[in-house]
Amino acid sequence: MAIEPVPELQIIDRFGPHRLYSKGARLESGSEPDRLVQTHCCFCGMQCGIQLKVKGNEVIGFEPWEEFPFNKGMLCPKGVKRYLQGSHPDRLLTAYQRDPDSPNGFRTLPYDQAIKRVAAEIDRIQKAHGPDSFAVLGGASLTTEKAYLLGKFARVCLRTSNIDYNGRLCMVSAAAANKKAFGVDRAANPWDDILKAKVIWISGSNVAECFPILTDYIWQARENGARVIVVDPRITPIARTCDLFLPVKPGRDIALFNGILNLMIENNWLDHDFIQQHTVGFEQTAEHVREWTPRKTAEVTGIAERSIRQAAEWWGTASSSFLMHARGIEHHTHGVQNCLGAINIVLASGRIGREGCGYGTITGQGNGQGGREHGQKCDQLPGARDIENPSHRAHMAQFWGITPEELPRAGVDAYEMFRRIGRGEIKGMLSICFNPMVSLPDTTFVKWMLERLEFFVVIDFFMSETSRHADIVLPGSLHEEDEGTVTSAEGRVIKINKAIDCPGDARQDWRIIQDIAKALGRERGFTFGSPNEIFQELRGASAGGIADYSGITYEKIEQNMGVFWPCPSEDHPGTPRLFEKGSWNPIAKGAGPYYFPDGRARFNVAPYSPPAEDVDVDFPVILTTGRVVSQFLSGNQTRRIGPLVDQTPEPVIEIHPLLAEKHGIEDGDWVRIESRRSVCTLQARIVTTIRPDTVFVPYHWAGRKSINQVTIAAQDPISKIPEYKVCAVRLIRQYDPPDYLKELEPQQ
Ligand SMILES: Nc1nc2c(c(=O)[nH]1)N[C@H]1C(S)=C(S)[C@@H](COP(=O)(O)OP(=O)(O)OC[C@H]3O[C@@H](n4cnc5c(=O)[nH]c(N)nc54)[C@H](O)[C@@H]3O)O[C@H]1N2
Ligand SMILES: Nc1nc2c(c(=O)[nH]1)N[C@H]1C(S)=C(S)[C@@H](COP(=O)(O)OP(=O)(O)OC[C@H]3O[C@@H](n4cnc5c(=O)[nH]c(N)nc54)[C@H](O)[C@@H]3O)O[C@H]1N2
Ligand code: SF4
Ligand SMILES: [Mo]
Repeated sequence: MAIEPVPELQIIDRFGPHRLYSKGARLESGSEPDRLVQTHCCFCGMQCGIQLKVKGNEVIGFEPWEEFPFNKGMLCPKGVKRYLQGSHPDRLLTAYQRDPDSPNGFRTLPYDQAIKRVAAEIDRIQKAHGPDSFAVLGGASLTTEKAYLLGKFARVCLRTSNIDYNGRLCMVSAAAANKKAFGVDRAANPWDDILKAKVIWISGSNVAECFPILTDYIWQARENGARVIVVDPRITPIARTCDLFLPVKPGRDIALFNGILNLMIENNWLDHDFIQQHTVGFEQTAEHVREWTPRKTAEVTGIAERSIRQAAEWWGTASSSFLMHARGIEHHTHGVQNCLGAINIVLASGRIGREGCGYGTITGQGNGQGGREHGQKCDQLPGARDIENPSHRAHMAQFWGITPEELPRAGVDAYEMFRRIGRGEIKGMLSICFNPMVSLPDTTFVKWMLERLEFFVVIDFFMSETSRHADIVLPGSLHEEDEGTVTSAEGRVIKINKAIDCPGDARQDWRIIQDIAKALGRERGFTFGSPNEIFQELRGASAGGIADYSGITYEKIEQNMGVFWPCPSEDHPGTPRLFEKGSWNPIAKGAGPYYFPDGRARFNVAPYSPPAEDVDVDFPVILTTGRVVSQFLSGNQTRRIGPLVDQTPEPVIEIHPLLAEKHGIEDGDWVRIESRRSVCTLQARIVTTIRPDTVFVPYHWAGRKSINQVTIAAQDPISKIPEYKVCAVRLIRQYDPPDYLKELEPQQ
């Protein structure tokens, strides 16, 4: 059905401007809980343990869970305030149907009717245009059970190849690089190894704001004498406490890693035995980095030669070390190459797979790890299997009771799906746990594409900027309303416990997916009665795969405070340190610890290339984007939590005094940020903590405060991650506040 575009977003009364967020006064009034539920934080990949205080059917607060080994009771501001979401007045309690005639743009709809309509539209679109014309978007805040079910739903029930997820915007560069170098995609070590490392190298992560509890590990290591090296265009809070800060020009990290490797080779700071026994490809890589002299590296990266030499020496001569990176080096059109460069300097040092010697990407989303292993990626099947591998296809087809021919092949990445909407190839879409209107680059394009869909259904618990473009919005479940497993950034499979029931007509997400399958008349394989039943199937599906969960049970997780995968049998203790000598893996079968038939890790030549859109005379300033401590991702949750909003009420643009002076900009001035895509006008914050050629804007806000209006939709050719960390802009000082301030903009 063609729906009239809604020109400016309209919203229903319940989302009115006075209800932007709950202050939580009532909840914090100290009333006594009926019970405590041990579970985990709903936000980042650290997955801190937390105890929720529950009274009746309401979460009224929290208590630290001191026994949980990772955070030992500690929580960051988001973890502390997350409980305020539950009783928020914006919580979706019923299904909604888009209705341009209604003053609010939507009217309520009984749940069963909404499900019928969704099934009818899927059926109509797929009959008219083929199975691939209906696409599915998932998310890595979903439990692993839901992620598995969603992948199965797309492939077995809808028979569409078009499923992908929001981790496409997040971990995929690191995942692709880890698979190329190690044959497996998981942090190599548990975080405890950080405590024993003598050199800690952090590239492109604002650890203190994004993973506050991990910061404590780094600081404890410093207390034990570790040296900390931070590579970032900004002096972030962790950089303020580091021993060596390398202020890299955005988009140039691969040059730095190549330069460091070159110095390691020149000075013979290498572990020859390790390289010889456990790796392949060193010679070609060594040959390639020879051109990366300290001088050339300094020229390209903007880092002083002296600092590069110092970093190489500390890294090269360390007795133990831990290298970690996050989106700062991954959100690039050469994000995979950046990660490979990082891995090369780890492999050359031989410091991996041992106590105090580690490497890992810091996975971002709550279930960023588990959500990327069991089949909601466009090219993947459960157990981290490859959808184009004939034996993997045969295995999963048989497991699901279909033929390999019936199993769809690889689909396209989440951003490409939007291009295909534009080409008329995708006509309908279901989105769960994804807010592309805020999170994808070049959101003007995204908005057009959402409006082009014949049918769009969203499952969320709050009306998001994306769901306002939906024809049907289904009320899904909050974290505390369901149970299931997630896998934390260190590879620990942990258990989320249910604290309360879904309110009103809201349903647990997995039930909604099954209800759609049933309404389509294809409920076979979608009749699970509980998350544990889904988990039992997932265990079987993952058996023999790389991400092998077959030996993990809910009981085992609870008894052991989590189990690290792979865990191939119930009597197997799990694998905290992935590449430890003698550790089991299904590919090498004893040949060595790495996940290749010869058991060896791979060096990879990682050539430098500039960003897709470099600065020029018209757009002379580098824009990089990221996060602040008190907001989370698209902000659909945290922009509703009063104390977090109070901490950072608005996005600002960080500008160095030299750059500001050049533009006549003073602190607090309005600045028009223009790129080749669009514009965004924000207030300036003049800071000395950023490179003078670069500006930084956090991306958690929507509408005209969204920096993703301006960012570029260029993607890494291998991982398809967007280049959020570099595009070219120009800055224009504005004498008047932007128009949007005069208008009513709820939710922002
Ligand atoms: N408070 C908070 N915490 C979060 C989240 C959140 O939204 N809010 N989100 C979670 C998720 S999903 C993720 S992915 C993680 C993200 O965690 P991080 O990756 O740590 O966070 P970002 O702010 O995206 O970027 C990190 C740093 O990269 C730097 N940077 C920019 N360009 C470059 C470059 O070219 N090279 C290098 N070396 N550095 C560069 C930025 O200055 C920034 O300090 O955080 C997780 N935790
Ligand atoms: N410019 C710029 N853009 C970026 C980034 C950047 O650094 N710069 N970072 C990128 C990164 S790393 C990420 S991870 C993405 C994140 O991008 P998104 O995935 O779009 O961000 P979220 O806020 O997690 O959106 C999830 C939506 O699902 C809902 N939701 C959360 N949990 C559940 C659940 O369990 N069930 C259901 N039904 N719904 C749920 C939330 O209310 C929200 O509306 O953003 C990317 N975008
Ligand atoms: S560090 Fe991450 S998991 Fe821990 S409380 Fe903060 S947001 Fe939650
Ligand atoms: Mo992320």
